Amino acid sequence: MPPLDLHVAVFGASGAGKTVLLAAFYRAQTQPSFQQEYAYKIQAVNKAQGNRLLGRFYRLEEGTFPDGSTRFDEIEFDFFPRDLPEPAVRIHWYDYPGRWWEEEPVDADEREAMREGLLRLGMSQVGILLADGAKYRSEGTGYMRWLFEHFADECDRLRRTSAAAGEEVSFPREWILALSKADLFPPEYSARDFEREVCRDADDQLAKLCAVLRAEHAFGHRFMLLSSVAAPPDAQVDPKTSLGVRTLAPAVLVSTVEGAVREAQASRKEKSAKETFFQGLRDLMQFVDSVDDFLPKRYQIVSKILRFVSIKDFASTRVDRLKRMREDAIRRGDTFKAVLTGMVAALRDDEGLRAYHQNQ
Ligand SMILES: Nc1nc2c(ncn2[C@@H]2O[C@H](COP(=O)(O)OP(=O)(O)OP(=O)(O)O)[C@@H](O)[C@H]2O)c(=O)[nH]1
Ligand SMILES: [Mg+2]
Repeated sequence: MPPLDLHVAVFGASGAGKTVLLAAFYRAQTQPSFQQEYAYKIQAVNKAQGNRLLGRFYRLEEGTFPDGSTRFDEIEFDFFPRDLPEPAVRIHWYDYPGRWWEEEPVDADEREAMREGLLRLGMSQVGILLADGAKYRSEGTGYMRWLFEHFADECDRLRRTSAAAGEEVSFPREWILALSKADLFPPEYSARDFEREVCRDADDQLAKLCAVLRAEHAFGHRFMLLSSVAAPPDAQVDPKTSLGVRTLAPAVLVSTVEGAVREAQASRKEKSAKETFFQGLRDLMQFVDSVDDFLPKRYQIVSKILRFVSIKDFASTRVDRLKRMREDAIRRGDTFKAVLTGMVAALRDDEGLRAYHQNQ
């Protein structure tokens, strides 16, 4: 069976940390110690791209950060269960110059690359809005309000200019708000603290952004802390210390399933307003064979996911039990179940609990 395709779009201004995150994401999940602990591993579909990412990481180890990005790149990663030959999940990731959100293109070629690139981002299942941790640290609430307003304006502008050109732009339905450079915050600072601050201080701006993205139910509920490396001011970079880069793929996977549940609930007229996510998921499981008929195309991977992971695993299964199920799946050669239960477990370990928080 071909792997499940997940498209992830990171939205972040120039310098927010997109390119370093990509290198750290790859490096962390190719480490033998990662495989040992999580029982899955990542491989770049294109080996040359994988080497480029590693090269970037090795330069980070020597204290050199990458230059600002100058073009649009698509990188695909396969997730394999330990000891099994087939990948279960393929993540498509995009890297591009963040100044596309801030400046006019330099020439007609760049205008075209930018138009195509931003449309591709919009087609993704999950969007990650990357708030620059260094700016938040120094500017506080004002930065977060600015970020939401600026991003809402840019999305609005993109929608209008595309419409004028006869194209309809879409935006991801599911969102994660992530704070980059979390190493600049105290060690006890968690995604839950970040969520509190955002909802307390920038709720009006958040509401406006939700309206522009037409994602009232899917934006502003998932929060992450990310640190690709530890780079304290006036001290040496420590590329071996990261936070949340190993939580990212599991968070994207679970967000995708949640998105499908929401779509399914919305398409059923008789659903009660108070129906919870898990009731929705349970319902979806009952007619999993017909799910593909009514879910939009980009959610059609969900019926496959639901065949392999039970609702209990998403809800409350303890980490030790998930790990036992994962090992059992590896022994049986069950590729999907091995990777999916491994990912759900990763959201519940200590790093996952600090780096990821969902408030509703
Ligand atoms: N403290 C800390 N600094 C970081 C981290 N990641 C990136 N930085 C800093 O942020 C700068 C920008 O990171 P990039 O990944 O190049 O930013 P980008 O979003 O790709 O920027 P563009 O390519 O211009 O869009 C780096 O040169 C580092 O100085 C991190 O995890 N922690
Ligand atoms: Mg970059």
